[in-house]
Amino acid sequence: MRYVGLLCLMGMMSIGIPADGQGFVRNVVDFDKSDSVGTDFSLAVDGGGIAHLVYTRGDGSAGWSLTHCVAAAENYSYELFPENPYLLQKNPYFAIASTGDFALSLGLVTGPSSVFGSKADWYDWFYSLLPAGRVCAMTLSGGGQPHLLINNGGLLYYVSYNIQTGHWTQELLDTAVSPWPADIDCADDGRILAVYRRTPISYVIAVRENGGWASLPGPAGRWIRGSFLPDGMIAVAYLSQDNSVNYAVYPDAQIGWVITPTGATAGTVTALDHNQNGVAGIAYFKIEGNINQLYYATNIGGGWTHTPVDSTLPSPEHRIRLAFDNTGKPLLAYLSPTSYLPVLKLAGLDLEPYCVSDINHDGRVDGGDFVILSQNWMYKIPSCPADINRDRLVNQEDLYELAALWLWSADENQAE
Ligand SMILES: [Ca+2]
Ligand SMILES: [Ca+2]
Repeated sequence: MRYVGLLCLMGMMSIGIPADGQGFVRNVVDFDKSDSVGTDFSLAVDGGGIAHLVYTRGDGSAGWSLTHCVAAAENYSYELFPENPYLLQKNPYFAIASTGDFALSLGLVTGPSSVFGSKADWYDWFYSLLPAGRVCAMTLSGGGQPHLLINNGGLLYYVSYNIQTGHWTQELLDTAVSPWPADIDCADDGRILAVYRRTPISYVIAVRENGGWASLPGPAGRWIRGSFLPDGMIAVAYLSQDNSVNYAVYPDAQIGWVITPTGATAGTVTALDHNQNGVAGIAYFKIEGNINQLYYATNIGGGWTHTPVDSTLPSPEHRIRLAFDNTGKPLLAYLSPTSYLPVLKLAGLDLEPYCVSDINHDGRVDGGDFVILSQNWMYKIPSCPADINRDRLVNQEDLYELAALWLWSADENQAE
């Protein structure tokens, strides 16, 4: 689109990424009447740079279903989670290994445990039951081996899969741990990084090396998120005592933490990740009055830039997912309220504008989409474009979703 081209040009003319207020395209991936879309979701990018979002949605009657949405360049294709023996799921964590293998962990609504699924394709998952507790972080190491943190009543376990025995192994990592989401990451040399919050509030940055865990003397701060750099150095983003957003790396024990203030003050830090070149990206909330603004900070060429992503957000404590595509550009998935209901959004710097209710993909939700809905009324075929809520029937539920986002436009979506 010409508008996107203009934004890209303006971004290139300034500092390599778009100036404040421009650049991030915010796409409406999904929402539903039962208000469950986006309460649990996970984001991963495959080797081709395509974003995959896994999230729960209400089906209007029986409770939850799980949807897998592939955010491709042309359109957002989707699949309902395949049939499996565990019907009620929540809290999905999703990861894609460099080998192309998918991994998914799902909490069971009916019990204290989670299941783990893995497969190279979306269908025919191999499932196994995880040790009891709630998964609060998951990642895959280079060969596709899963590593998880599981919180069982305040006891935090590091859980991995032993290929020799074919069993899950668990190590008690800490006690009195908060249910707050944690971070886990793997380095190429086999070290594991875990960042989590204890109760009463304190944060732990722990590293597993040579079979044992050691915690680092963390920088004094809150909302700590952690990740390895591609070269294996440990990095964190956090809020310091004076609420400034800081980034810090830990070369070794002798040097200790090397702290870089980003120049912003904020209410929370919600995500940290690095692209393949080691460029850091930080997602944080800035709270001004009653408005929570989501910002993206990055450091290219020695200086931090801060770009607003969205200014309509429900809660600074809400889950944000940050990942990089294969060209090193950031993608952020988050829940955001419209004037009707919360919607699940995916924001990126050069995404094609998309809204789930824009049936004819012309950048606007209006009469043109209503005509297509009418023409397909009561159709019961899979993959009908007018089946907005993806239940394989075109009916009043889809009309509701069309009406709820009536007059959405791609142009408004791109600039505040
Ligand atoms: Ca349209
Ligand atoms: Ca439908």
